[in-house]
Amino acid sequence: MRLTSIDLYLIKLTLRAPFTTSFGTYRELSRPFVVVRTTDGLTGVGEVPTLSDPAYKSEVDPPSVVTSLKEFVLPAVARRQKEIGSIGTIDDLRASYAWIKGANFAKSAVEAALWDIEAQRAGQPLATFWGGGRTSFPVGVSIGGTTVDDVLARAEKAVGLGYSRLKVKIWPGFDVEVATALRNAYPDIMLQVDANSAYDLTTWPVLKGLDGLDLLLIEQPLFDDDIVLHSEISKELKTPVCLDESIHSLRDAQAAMHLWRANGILERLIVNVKPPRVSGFSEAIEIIDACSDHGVKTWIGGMLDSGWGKAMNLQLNALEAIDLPGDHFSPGGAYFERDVIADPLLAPDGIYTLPGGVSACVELDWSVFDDLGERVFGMQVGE
Ligand code: OSB
Ligand code: MG
Repeated sequence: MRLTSIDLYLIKLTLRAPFTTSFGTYRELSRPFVVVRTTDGLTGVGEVPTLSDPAYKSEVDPPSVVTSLKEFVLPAVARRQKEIGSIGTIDDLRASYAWIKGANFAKSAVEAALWDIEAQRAGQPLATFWGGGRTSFPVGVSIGGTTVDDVLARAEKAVGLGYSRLKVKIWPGFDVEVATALRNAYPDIMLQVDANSAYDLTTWPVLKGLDGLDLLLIEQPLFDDDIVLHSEISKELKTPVCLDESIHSLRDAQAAMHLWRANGILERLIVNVKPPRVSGFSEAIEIIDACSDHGVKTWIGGMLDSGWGKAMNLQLNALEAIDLPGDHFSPGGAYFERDVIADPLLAPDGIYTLPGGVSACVELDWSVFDDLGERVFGMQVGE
């Protein structure tokens, strides 16, 4: 594959309902989109699902992502083409920027754009390209509310739409009570909680109060960069611990499996796979397969992605090795007032059915790039 240009846009997206986590409330998000064009006339797009600041974890904010792309990742890709006359395969693309430490979110959008191009060239859905056999699967809803009543109202909407899996954001002072209220309201629902690293070694024992609620998992209770201490507290919790923030790579997932196995509790480890957090779909698939080989359950997490990012993640959900429902949308449907895709991604009765088509199998609405976007960087990629 040979590229002609790479452009970077920032698109301003407004959430239909504020989303609150342990680290803050988001209303509006500025999102980098990488647009790649090839010599054979194809256009590939990758979203970076940034948040407004590095509160979830480092390098997730737009200034960091834009700097990494402009200064290092995109020039490295262009240099590769200059040196050997083409980008080569997606593995070659990854090799071109492997020397750059970190910048996973930034790298992931370049990889996504190239997957988009490869799938278009093959005339296949990404799901087929990735070897996924499922065409239909359950999806869940993530609830970021501020009070028990707010959470219950959002849950009622989601359950009313047929969703069978709920994830609720918790933090110290807003945990056992809200989870108990949800469990009482919905005795049979698949229920999980996400702390986004809000607890420490003094405050985490309150989470033992969740053990009687038959939760699917407790997500990232401790520090965003920690695996070891999570494996220690998992010994004292009956509910499985799920890692999100602290998994950046296959190596991280292997380290986690090593620790949980050493503690004799491997069945209580779950991994949230977010392709952008692990630098892209290639690494995500490696993690899913490695976890599956060891009986460790996985699911595809969201980042309040636009319809484009969600559509790509839904394609990945076709992999049979994925065990649990992924994050789909807010209870009301698409996260944003105006989204970058033409038609909403509907999941009637909480089941998403892949639509068929090519690549992400949804249509981008390019007028959103003009109306809400700004081109912040562009480069020609020479021979
Ligand atoms: O930890 O999963 C998370 C949103 C922003 C930052 C972190 C997280 C989330 C979500 C969103 O839970 C879920 C979704 O995109 O549907
Ligand atoms: Mg999470």
